[in-house]
Amino acid sequence: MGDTIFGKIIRRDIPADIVYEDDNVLAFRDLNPQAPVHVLFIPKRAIATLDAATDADAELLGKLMLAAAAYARSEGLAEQGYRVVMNCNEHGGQTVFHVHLHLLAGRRMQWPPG
Ligand code: DGP
Repeated sequence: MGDTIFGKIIRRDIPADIVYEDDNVLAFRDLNPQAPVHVLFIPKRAIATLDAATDADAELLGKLMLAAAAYARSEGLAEQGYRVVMNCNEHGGQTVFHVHLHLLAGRRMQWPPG
């Protein structure tokens, strides 16, 4: 896949407000927050979309999800609750083609989403 703005963040070519990092996952605050807490969790090994993921990506995607949950717990967000979202392709609203989980917290979320 081609490089994206998130690849540049992983390489520290452009700045980001990084809140969590391990061998597989990087998390940083969204530039355009949609909630008081809006953090993006991305795998360091890029996958363009959820649709492009294969069985070989199962462990990495699981780690992404668990990293978001652990972060929410560590920030005291879990008891009140939060939302995780992964947008896929045009109708899903995906704009950056490097798989990412949005962690949204700090306000009550609406359902259904717009
Ligand atoms: P999505 O629409 O699901 O592909 O979400 C992409 C998100 O990425 C969007 O909420 C805005 C955020 N974003 C785009 N460019 C940058 C950037 O350069 N830095 C940061 N921190 N966030 C970005």
